[in-house]
Amino acid sequence: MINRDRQWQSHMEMAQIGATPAGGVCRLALSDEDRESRALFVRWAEEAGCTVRVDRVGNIFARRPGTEKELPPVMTGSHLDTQPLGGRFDGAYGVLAGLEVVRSLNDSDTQTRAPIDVVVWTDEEGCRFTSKTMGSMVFTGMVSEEMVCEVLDPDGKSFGDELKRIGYAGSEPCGGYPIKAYFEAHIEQGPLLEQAGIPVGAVVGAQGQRCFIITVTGEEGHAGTLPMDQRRDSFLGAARMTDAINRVAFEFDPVPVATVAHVQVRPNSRNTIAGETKFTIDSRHPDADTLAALEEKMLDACRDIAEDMKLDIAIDRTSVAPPVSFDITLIDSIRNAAKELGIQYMDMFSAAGHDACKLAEIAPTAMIFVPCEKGISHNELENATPEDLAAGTKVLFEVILQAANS
Ligand code: HGY
Ligand code: MN
Ligand code: MN
Repeated sequence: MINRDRQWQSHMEMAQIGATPAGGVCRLALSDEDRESRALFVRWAEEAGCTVRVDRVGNIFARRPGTEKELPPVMTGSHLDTQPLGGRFDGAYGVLAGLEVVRSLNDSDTQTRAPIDVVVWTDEEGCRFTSKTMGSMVFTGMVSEEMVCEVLDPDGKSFGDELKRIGYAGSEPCGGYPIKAYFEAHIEQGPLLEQAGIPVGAVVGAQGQRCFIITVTGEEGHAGTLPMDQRRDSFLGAARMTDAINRVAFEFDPVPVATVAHVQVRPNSRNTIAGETKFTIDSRHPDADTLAALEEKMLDACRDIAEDMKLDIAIDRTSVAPPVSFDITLIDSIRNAAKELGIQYMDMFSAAGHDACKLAEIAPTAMIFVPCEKGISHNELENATPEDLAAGTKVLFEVILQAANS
C-alpha cells in the first residue's frame, strides 16, 4: 500500500532543489536545477529497480517491467520543471506519485502484466522557452524535435544546446509506440476540491487555450526632449492593449481568462521611449467557439489601438490547444477505485493545461486531482497535505494496477 510518509519525504527532498527563500521552488526547464531534479528522480527510479530511458528531447521514462514484455506500457507521470516563483507540488506530485506506486508494488512484490513507465516530461511549464508542454508535444507528434530544439530562451540559448548542456539529450526516438493508458496525478491548482472538502478529483477534461506574442513597434526617443504629442511609445500602446484584453474578456459569459504577464521592452532604459514592446497573451476557455470569438475580439482591439497610436503591430499565435475530453473508461476506473477505497471524489474540469492534454491525442488518458491549500499555485506558497497527496496516489495505484493487468 501507499506509504504516505515516504511520499512526503521524497517531496520535501525534491523541493530542496531550487528552493526559494519564501518556501517555493525555481527549477526552470533545462537549468542546472532541472538537471539536479532529474538526477534525483533517476537515482530513485533505479533504486526502485526501474530501467531508465531518455528520449531525444529529454523526456525520461523509468520502466518497471511487466510479466509480458511486449505489452504496451501503462504510463504515469508529470513534470519537474517549475515556474520562476513556483511551488513544491505542481508537476513534482505526478512524478513522485508514480514513483510511490512503483515503490508500493515492490513492497508487496506485486507483478503486473504490462510494464509501467513513470515519465518526467521536459519543459511542461513553458515559461523559459516559447511554448508549454514541449516534451509531450514532441512525443505525441504535434511538433518536430528539430523545431523544439531550435527554440531560444530570452538570453538566446537554444533548447537543444541547453538540453545537451544538462546531459539529457537522450538517444531514444520520441514516441511512436502504443501506450495502454496514461494517468497523470496533479494538484488541482484551484480551490474547488478544498472548498468541497473532497480529496480526489476525477478529471473529465481540460479547457482550451490560445497563446500569442504581440510585438508593438514605435520609435525610440529622448525621454526629456521629445514632446508628448510627438511620441510613438510602444510600451504605452502595449499597456492600453493589456487593458483592452482584460475588458474584452469580461464581455463573455462565463468569463474566460486572458493574461498578459511577460513583457519585454526595448531598449528597456529609463530615459529612452520604448521603441519596441513584446508581450504574451495566454487565453483560455472550456468552449472552443468562445475561445475563437475571444481571440478575434482581443486581437481586433489591439489592432485598433495600434492604428490610433500610429504603432506597428505583429501578432504571432504561438499555440492553439482545443478543449480536451479525457477517456471515459479511465475516468470510470478512477471513480470506481475511489469508491472502493472509501475515498470521496468528485468529477471536475481542469482549468490548467497539462501534459495529459497532449497524451489524450494518442492514448486513453485521464487525470487525478488532489486539493492544494486555498487553490494557490504558480506561487511559492503552494501547499498540499501528506494525506491528500496519499489519497490521490492510492487511487492512482489502483487504476494503474487495473490497466496493467487488464
Ligand atoms: O499554464 C499551465 O496551465 C501549466 O500549469 N503550465
Ligand atoms: Mn503542472
Ligand atoms: Mn504549472
